[in-house]
Amino acid sequence: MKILLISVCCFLSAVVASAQDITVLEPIGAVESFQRTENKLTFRCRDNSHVQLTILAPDLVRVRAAFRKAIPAKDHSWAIAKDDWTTPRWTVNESTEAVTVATDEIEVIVRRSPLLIEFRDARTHQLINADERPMAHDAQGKLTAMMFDPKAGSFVAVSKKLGFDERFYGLGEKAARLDKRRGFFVNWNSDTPGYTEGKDPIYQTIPFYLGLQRGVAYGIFFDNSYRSYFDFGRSSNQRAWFGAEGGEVNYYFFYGPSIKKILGRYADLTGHMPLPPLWALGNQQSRWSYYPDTMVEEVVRQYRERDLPLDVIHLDIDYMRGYRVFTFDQQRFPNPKALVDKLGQRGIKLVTIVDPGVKHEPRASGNAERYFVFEQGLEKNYFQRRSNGDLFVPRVWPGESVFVDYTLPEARRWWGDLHRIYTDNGIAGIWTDMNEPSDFVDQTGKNQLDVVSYDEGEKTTHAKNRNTFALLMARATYEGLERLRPDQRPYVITRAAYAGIQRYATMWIGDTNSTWEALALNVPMFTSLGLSGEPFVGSDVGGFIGRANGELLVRSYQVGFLAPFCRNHKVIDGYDQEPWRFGKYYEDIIRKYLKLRYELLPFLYTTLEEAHRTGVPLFRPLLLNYQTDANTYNLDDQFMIGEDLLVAPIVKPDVTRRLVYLPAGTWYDYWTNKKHMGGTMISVEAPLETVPMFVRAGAMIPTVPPRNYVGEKPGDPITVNVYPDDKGLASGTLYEDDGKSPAYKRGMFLRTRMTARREGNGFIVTIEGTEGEYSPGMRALNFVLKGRGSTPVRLRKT
Ligand code: MIG
Repeated sequence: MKILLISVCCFLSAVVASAQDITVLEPIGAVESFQRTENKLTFRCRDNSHVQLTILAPDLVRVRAAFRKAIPAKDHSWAIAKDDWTTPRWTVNESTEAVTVATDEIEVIVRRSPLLIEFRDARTHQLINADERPMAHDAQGKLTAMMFDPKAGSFVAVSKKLGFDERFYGLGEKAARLDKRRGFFVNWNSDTPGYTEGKDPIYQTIPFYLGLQRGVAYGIFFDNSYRSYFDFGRSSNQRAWFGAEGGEVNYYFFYGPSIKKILGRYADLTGHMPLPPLWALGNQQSRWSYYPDTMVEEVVRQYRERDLPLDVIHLDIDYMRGYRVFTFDQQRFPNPKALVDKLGQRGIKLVTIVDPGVKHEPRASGNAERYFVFEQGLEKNYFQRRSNGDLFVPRVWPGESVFVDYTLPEARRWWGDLHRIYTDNGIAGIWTDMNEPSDFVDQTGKNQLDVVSYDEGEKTTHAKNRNTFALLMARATYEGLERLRPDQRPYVITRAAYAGIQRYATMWIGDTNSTWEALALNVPMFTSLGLSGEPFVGSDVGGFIGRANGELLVRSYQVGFLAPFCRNHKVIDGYDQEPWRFGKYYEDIIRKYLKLRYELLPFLYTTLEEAHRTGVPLFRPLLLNYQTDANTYNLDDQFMIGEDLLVAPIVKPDVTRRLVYLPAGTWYDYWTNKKHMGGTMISVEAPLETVPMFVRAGAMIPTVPPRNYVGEKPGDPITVNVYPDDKGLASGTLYEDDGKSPAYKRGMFLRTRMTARREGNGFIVTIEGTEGEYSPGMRALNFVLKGRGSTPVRLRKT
């Protein structure tokens, strides 16, 4: 037994030793002096390093450190959306040991020697987060050999004390469970088809995480786009550290204590998700690839004939002429405009894929057909080049290709304007793929290390720009669509990303497998993305790679039908997976869920608008709503939509019953309206046609009659389902706007607040008030009381 233990220990230490050991780094020097300006406190250290605190809001402080030099004047980030903060009240106090900065909410204590930073609650002085060791850098190149790109710069790291009970959430798109404690993660955007749990990195980089301890939350956004590392207590039970292969120590500290408040601040800092068009919440269908145009029409015909709701069809890469972006294959799609019009009559929108790879096609190469995108980009010098001046020529779908340097403002504008080819044909949205950027020559990025980007005149290399490439491509696309169709909300979908992506694009989690294991990752991944500032998420329903079956497809829809992005998609050589492919039995169940999605549209849209406005996502882990209930901290096989709807999907084969955790309060079984007391686990039947769903008592949920596409029945009544709590009270909100234009940003929306209360034998419903200037036209509001047979309902308008 003893021998076995020892060998296990050896194995563990071997694992740890192979990771970056930040204890070998050189700590920043002790504080020598400091200086206060309007919203900054700048420390000078004995080794001539500098540390700067910027007080942005009572609950938001930025920390920058420059090793052995002054804080650089140049201060730019592609992620940041807001830099005009109104400086809050703050004070400085010094003692021989420390300098303390305090806002109304946070206290930042900077211990002088060694220099250690500590964050406390300004009112209770309770410790929230503290440095485990001073911030450090690799002065002697001790980690250079460990670095992916030894030329990237010098390793920087920040190390925090790991709390015994501390949980970690967020960090964007990781193929991992909800609580990231004891995890070690790398950020380096990578094309990873068929990834399974534990694969890391995958497509996106969102270097933002939440820590939660004793119910109190903080957030850290490490705004550094170099290859970065997050260790939440994997290499030591003493520390949680983060670091990067270059760039600055530059992080933002958010104090809650509520996670919702942190997400709101994070959205203020990195941008609020704009509302996509309402039809983006509609059901979507894709495969690699539908062509020619008659096949697209056939898919739509099937959907309509089978009475299955559908709003969007996606065209994958084969719509193009030899994978040349901004072209249509003349045989397959001779008249895209006519196709769009035809589909439009059936309520269907068309979305096309656009990859970053532009076919490398010089005019001199004797090509019969000229490719204007390559020619224009070359002439304007918008393509990426290596440090020796050569064009960078990766291989992607068109063969030898080039990538645009999206850090150039003129190149972004040009790329955005090229989308006229799509908008002129009535294409409704753009799906940006392969933007890690993927390169068949070498997927790790090694082939791209000497690619130089303009980067605001800094001429930086791939080490800094890889992780922001997709963000800037999405930005170019979004801004292009905004210019081309100013009266319509852009709809962009992306695979890769950096923090701030929510300003420009929605996302899907890439090339999943058609397996139960991959389905089980949906909930932790969607909820983690929601905790990372990306509310509009989804995955290929049924899974992308391999062969699904009826049961897997149904269970997959029972998660996906409530995800903001609900799209069934399939790899080129995979077995077809449209809802009807496995027979009527499964198709009928799928129809039931798609119809339910459309019934819930007013509820989903109201909740999506909340995500836009407050940064609090639609698709939530339970801990977001029940932050002080430790039963939720590790719960990642259930989710909630907004505050009111709790769903416990089945993500295993042959399972028809499961345990469901209901937080404190009363819950209505969505299907039977039977009431349950919460604060406990219950065992629930879940035959294939039923996903366990519960509604929080006290909720009012707006619905519409089923429809087969979003705009099908504009004048339909809205039915508000009322689920009174034990006191006979309920309340809810309905958000409406035109669903298409950006006018909502100027107050053209209508937010209706409703309450219901029991009075005698009946219920009184009150419209408490409305906000906004949008007029939804004539539409009736009905109220239906749930949980009791035929109690009369009275509507009172005030
Ligand atoms: O190398 O465009 O994730 O959705 O069908 C594969 C073809 C490229 C990857 C995307 C997938 C898409 C596929 N693409």
